[in-house]
Amino acid sequence: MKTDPAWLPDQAFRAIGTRRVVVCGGDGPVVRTVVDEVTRACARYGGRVWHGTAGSPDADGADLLLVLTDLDCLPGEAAAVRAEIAPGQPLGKEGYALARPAGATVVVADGPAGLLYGLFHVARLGEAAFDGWRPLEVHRPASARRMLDHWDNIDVHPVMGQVERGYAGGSIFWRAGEPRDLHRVREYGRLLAAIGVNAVAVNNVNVHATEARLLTDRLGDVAAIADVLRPFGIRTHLSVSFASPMVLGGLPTADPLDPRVREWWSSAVADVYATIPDFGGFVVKADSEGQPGPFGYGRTHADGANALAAALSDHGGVVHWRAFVYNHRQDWRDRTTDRARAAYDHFAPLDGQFADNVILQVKYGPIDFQTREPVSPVIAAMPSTSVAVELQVTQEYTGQQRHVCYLGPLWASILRFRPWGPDGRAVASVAGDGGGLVAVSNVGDDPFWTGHPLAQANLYAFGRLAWDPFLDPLDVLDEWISLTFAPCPSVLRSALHEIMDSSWQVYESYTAPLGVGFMVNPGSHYGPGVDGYEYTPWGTYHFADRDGVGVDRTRASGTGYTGQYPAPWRDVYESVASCPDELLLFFHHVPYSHVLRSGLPLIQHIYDTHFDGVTKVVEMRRRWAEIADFVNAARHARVAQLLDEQVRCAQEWRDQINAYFFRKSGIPDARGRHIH
Ligand code: BDP
Repeated sequence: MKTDPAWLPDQAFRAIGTRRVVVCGGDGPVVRTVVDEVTRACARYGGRVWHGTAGSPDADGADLLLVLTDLDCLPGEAAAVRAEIAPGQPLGKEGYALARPAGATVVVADGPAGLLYGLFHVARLGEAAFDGWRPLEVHRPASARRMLDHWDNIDVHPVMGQVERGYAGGSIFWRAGEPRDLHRVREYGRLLAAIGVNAVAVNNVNVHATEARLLTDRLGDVAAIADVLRPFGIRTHLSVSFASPMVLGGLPTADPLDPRVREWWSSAVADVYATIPDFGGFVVKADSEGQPGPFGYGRTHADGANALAAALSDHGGVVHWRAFVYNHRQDWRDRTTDRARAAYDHFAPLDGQFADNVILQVKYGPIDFQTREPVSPVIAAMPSTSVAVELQVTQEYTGQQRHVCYLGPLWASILRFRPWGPDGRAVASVAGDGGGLVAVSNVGDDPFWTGHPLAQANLYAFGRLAWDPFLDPLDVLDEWISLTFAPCPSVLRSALHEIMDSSWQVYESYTAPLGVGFMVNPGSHYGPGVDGYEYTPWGTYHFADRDGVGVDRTRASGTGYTGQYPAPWRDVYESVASCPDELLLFFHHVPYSHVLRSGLPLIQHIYDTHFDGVTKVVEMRRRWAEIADFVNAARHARVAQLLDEQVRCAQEWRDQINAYFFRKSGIPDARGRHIH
């Protein structure tokens, strides 16, 4: 029997929809969403809803109370819950308290968004939300900004397609040069609200000519999207070109200190806010990979960011200024230049110079969303700047939504990393107090939303970890499994955990070894390309030769990158003896005979992990085949087909990486396996 019928998100509301629900929540678009959600669920499953703004005898006997505390109606049990919350500790705009003191489950919030998130919490709990007594729990997001950036083009770009690095079909926002049917955008907004995302940028950071116009004559298209996302507590943002004053305004310069340029930005921004009063702000990629920026005018990135920030500040908008700035035309023969150093070298000296409404958006690693990188030293270098950490939900370098690669454990390891050592703050706290968490979205117009149906778990995990970075990523995965495959028999749950729990480590095991990164096909970034970038100007090298492999980033003999970290990491990474093995080749050039902590020589580690990785992917495919009876047929078929591709691609990686290092080193596999 198939226990996974055509699943509808509404199913998560089954438990709520059979009950008597009271929403005492005032009015406004977000509250209306709450009321609509419960009304729909009740209409479908047989419950009843009362919605009002004042106390009412109708509240008596309710099973679920969703209550805004600034109203004078706090029906019975809700008042008791409110009284229990520590005095002087407001729940905040998005926080909520949840309890079940007696017969009713109560959500109390200070603002409409809190009510919405509380409702989705109840939906996640399902029947358990209505079971017996439940102590008071207070939930507040760790970061006020939990944002998804879409690298979507309105038109189909000749090289990058419609969604740059998108693996889930066309854009969710745009089709054939126009905004697409907004019904799907509405469903997307709902999905994002359910995982706590509250900000979205709707176009690519590489801003092409058509997309640049979203700021001016195509602003109406952005407003239409903002209208649809607003009721889900989501603010809309735009990626803009630094050269907009020239490209759109016809000025001869985009110099951020030129009064005409500043005036142009102010007036463009005023128009934006006249059209979209709650507009979030801009995302800017400047002086990076061909995008224009302040360097062209001899100005700093603080000058550049502050010019845009000045235009936005009166309206409550922010500038997400990306720290991904490096020279992509460097000379690969010059070993003293190191792309890993670039962001810190550019930005650390500017700490304290950015306006309050500038958020410096920093990729989690110093290079570029690799499977394994150390945490970017910029995160610890900017105490007087709001820093947002940027993750990549779209799996550009982690299997492109063709491979199963659950990224929750990678992100948890980044967010929990303590740049100042065990007694210092974690990355999550720097982001939480600053600009929050941002990720490149993996959603497109694919029927399964994310291309690979199991890649939905990454989107889910991003939202949940942005809300609470200390959640266990495997618990988050379990939540996703429960909600997605409901009702989920244990045989299905355990198979999914076997397939997904360690899938990031499995992916790592058959791709570039021990933090060395890249070794991918240039351009597409999919599949092995052992020397793909080795002799190019992009700055991503592994330096493999007949004696060894890895990049010497030490202060003693290398690029000096280790010196960008505070203690203790600057010393931990500096020495081969203390550098964690999983990052060894990121920081050091070592001989193939170097013995790892496992006791294996590096070359043998490379051979073994690549053979094991393929074995594990074959096992994943076998497990998936076994659970065919428990999964909707279309979904099962899509994953099965993708697992065939994953097996093929993993074998290709194994064969190329092993053959490459065998030929470089001349050292045979100690276990005598055939290396192609
Ligand atoms: C790289 C992508 C490229 C993006 C760039 C970025 O390959 O498509 O434009 O990141 O983050 O990883 O701006």
